[in-house]
Amino acid sequence: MRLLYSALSPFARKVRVLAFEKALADRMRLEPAAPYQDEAVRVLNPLNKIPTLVTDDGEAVYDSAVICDYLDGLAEPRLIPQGQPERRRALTLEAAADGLGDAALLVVRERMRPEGERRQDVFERQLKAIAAALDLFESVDLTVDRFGIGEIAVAVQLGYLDARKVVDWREERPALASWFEDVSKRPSMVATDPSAS
Ligand SMILES: N[C@@H](CCC(=O)N[C@@H](CS)C(=O)NCC(=O)O)C(=O)O
Repeated sequence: MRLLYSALSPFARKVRVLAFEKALADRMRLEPAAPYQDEAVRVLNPLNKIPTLVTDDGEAVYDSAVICDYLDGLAEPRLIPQGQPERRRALTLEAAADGLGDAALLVVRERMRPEGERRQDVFERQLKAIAAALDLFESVDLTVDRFGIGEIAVAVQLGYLDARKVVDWREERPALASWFEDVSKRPSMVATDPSAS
């Protein structure tokens, strides 16, 4: 398998952490891609986004949630619950984390615009989504005993908020901060830490 990725992409990191946790990382060749700079990924993915996975049969798979679902079926332990309501809850937590990531990316891209051209309404709308998602993560009692798809999705997005200095989120969310400190020590998180690459 080949994974088109960048070290800073939180969505690609979600795939890499899940692959690591399932001992599949060695079967996945990492190929750097720069979707904001060129069009190389578009032949595989019409959206020209990373992560994009190419299976051993040459099939292109995207987006990150679909790649994680594919990888989860390849080996134990299952990190996406099979039965309801656990499956629905885990995937909803993943969706909230991915949505926070989409909002954080928009904030980062908006900050790259010349100062006079930055749109205040974009910041307000996206920062509101980020704050509400963080409040949700603080309230859901994340536990270090479980590191499934939902927890992985949350952890990589918190890492992105820190790496890109999007918001200071720890002070009002002590449970989330303490959980993140603990899970950041997992080998899968250390191996994919964007600040280490
Ligand atoms: N929903 C997608 C989001 C992926 C995404 O937004 N990737 C960014 C990099 S972190 C990207 O490739 N952006 C290129 C673009 O928007 O043109 C997923 O989960 O894979």
